[in-house]
Amino acid sequence: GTRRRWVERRHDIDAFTPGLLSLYESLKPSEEHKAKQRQLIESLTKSVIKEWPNAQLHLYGSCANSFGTSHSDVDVCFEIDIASEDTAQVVLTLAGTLHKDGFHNVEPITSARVQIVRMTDPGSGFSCDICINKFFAVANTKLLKDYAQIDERLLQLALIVKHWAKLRGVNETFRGTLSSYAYVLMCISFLQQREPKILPCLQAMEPTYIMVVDGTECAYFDEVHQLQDFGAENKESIAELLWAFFHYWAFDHDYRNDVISVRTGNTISKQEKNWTTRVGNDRHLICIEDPFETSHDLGRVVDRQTIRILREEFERAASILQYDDDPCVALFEPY
Ligand code: 3AT
Ligand code: MG
Repeated sequence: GTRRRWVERRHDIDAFTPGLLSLYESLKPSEEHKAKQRQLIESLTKSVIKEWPNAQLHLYGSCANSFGTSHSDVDVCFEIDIASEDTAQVVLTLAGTLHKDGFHNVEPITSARVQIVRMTDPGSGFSCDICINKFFAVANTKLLKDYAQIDERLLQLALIVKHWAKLRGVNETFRGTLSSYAYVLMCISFLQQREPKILPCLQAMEPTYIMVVDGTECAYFDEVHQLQDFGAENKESIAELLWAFFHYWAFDHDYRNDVISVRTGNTISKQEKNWTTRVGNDRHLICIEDPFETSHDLGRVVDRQTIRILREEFERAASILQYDDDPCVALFEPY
């Protein structure tokens, strides 16, 4: 259920904007970091091309969606013309090749939902996940990147929220909390619903980009250079937005009935999605609709215990931003 609580925003909240902006600047990856990433991708390509001369490499996740920090890993998707049932074999072969070519800690993971090779680049120390033919990830990476170009407050909010989530221990899907991808969608959805709006709903506009993945059309308006002024009427600062983001998730979100949906730019009802009852391990305690794989709830990893932890963390953050003298310290205190 929800505990709707209307709190008047503290009058001096904007005093924390400079501190938050300098934190944001420090989180953005440096030029040196990006150069090392390019080097890693080059040596990886060389290694793979020997075995699969027609392979194509796509970057996805935070190294390509612009929501990366200096702590982000490198996510790579190989496009190889193989039948999907051969993926496990390719993952094993690829792991062998990378090991031979001197990459460290090479580990084929064929038991998980998404089969990958995980390894470390000895040059940069970066850890790198390689998947095969996961085109939804390539499509949603482009969507996030396009949203990021509309209003810089999205990048500011999302990098700060990701940083908070990592330090507070609520960015670990294997422990039942949310992925970085889920947090970015929460930020986009939130900015789509500000009054006046800070972000449009690109999937509700005339599509200029269409990619078909496994028979599903991923379509949206991607000429975002035309939307540079979209959020200009809204003057909220990053401190005000961060305050409002945590207040929304602490007190205003209707956990019992609502699903947040970047696809529609609104919340929609669990009823409409048939996400009202538990099916298998999917409990739908916090519902975040994937923009393209719409039957996919990114909150499905959350269980009875971790929903409590998440909501306590949202409330903690909201109350620190409301009452603390130096919120930037307490907010990011490691748990
Ligand atoms: P970090 O900076 O690495 O924490 P990230 O954006 O790379 O953040 P993840 O490592 O969680 O985020 O995920 C990598 C990409 O994989 C992001 C997204 O394109 C895709 N992805 C992750 N989880 C899902 C999912 N449940 N459904 C579809 N795509 C997903
Ligand atoms: Mg990543």
